[in-house]
Amino acid sequence: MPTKEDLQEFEKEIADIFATGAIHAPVHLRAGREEQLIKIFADNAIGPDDYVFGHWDSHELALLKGVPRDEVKQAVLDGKSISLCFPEHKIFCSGIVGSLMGTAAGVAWGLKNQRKNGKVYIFCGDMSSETGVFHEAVKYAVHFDLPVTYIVCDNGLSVMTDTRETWGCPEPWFKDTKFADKIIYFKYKNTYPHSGLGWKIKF
Ligand SMILES: Cc1ncc(C[n+]2csc(CCOP(=O)(O)OP(=O)(O)O)c2C)c(N)n1
Repeated sequence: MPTKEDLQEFEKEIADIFATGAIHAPVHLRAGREEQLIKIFADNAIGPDDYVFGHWDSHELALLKGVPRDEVKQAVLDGKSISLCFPEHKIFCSGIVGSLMGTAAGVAWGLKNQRKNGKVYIFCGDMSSETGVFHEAVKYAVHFDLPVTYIVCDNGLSVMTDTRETWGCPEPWFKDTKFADKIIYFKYKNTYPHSGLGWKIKF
């Protein structure tokens, strides 16, 4: 399993390459949550039978899922940073907010009903966890007890918008509800800008 330093060093290398203008596509760099991600992969023994879903900020997830560093790097250089997909490693990512919430529940439904090994882990941000589609998917997963865990990485922001201020509530909607059974939640501070290096537009 990659170490905290491995993950930090990967993002730093991508940041340096991005700064040269050699990557003709968006990248979303993350730092500050390495220990939490490593712990989640270790505690849940996420392995080859398991599916991982992520979004635009999934470099660390691909490395932790076991995709070789060179393959992740090449995909980012090829402009696929926001939608990293490595089917042979069972990791799929999308740049669209909310797009994989139902997919994760559906794959978990398939695993359960076909009595296959493996579980599903889907990682998202705090604003994504406030979307209707997240709520629907978690509700379905809880009520059918599907083998899926929704992991909410809370950096407090949606691009530059304060998530808690937007929803008028200091806590995520699922706190202290039965839906929290299918959710892992942690806070972190991203030391990179939301996207790119903060020089141009953020989206
Ligand atoms: C449907 C859709 N609307 C808008 C965007 C632009 N967008 C990309 S990331 C993001 C912020 C999402 O916030 P959060 O879920 O908290 O993610 P994080 O801050 O961890 O990146 C937005 C609005 C998008 N990718 N897809």
